[in-house]
Amino acid sequence: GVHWSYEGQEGPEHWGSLSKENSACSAGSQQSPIDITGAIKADIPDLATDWRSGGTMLNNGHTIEVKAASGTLKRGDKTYDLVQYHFHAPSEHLVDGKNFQMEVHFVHKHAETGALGVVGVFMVPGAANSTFASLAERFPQKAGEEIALNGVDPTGLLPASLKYWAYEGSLTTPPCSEIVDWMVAMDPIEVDPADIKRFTALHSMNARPAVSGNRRYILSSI
Ligand code: BO1
Ligand code: ZN
Repeated sequence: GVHWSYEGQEGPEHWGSLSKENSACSAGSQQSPIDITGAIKADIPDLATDWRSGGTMLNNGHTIEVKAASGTLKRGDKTYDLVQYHFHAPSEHLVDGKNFQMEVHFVHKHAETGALGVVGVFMVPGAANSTFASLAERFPQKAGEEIALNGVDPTGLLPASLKYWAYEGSLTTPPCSEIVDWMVAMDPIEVDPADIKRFTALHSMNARPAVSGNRRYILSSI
């Protein structure tokens, strides 16, 4: 893909015109992130994760991304494979117009259709989260730097309850492809503010501004 960023001439309002392959960023009608508001209670399936320790952690210049060793997400009769997880600061999704200090995205792929299922979890300052702390103390400092991760299980980044909002949207970065089943956890996790600082020292603003919901339904599991 062509070079892009979060501000200036290659910032979000220009993504759609940077390259033909990014046209969905400006022309799409089901873009992400959105402000989550006015959700409709619906009988949507429970989520069940089966994730494993390990993988590699990369500073890709836009975020810190962990390429997952393995893992699955089950949503009703659909099974997705965990591919990677990464972080945004501040959060990309809003809830009733309000953002959070960070958001983690667990990116899964549906093997048969190629659709992505991304689970978003908000992160707020509070008690330390030992999983985030063990990532933060080893964040690769330079773009392009990648390290092996041993013994870090992303399950430690999930809230106790996986009640969630669901809607159909897109990648929040170029090429903004509209292929994502979004599942955003209602409950945030608490992390040490010092660990948030370790992230924002590297990526201080890597959130796409929220876009219009365009009359999309947002479903809520409770
Ligand atoms: S996000 O969760 O909406 N911020 C997001 C943004 C970009 C990607 C994934 C999630 N990129 C995609 C690539 C695919 C790749 C997939 C999994 O990530 O476009 O080529 O397979 O790494
Ligand atoms: Zn993301």
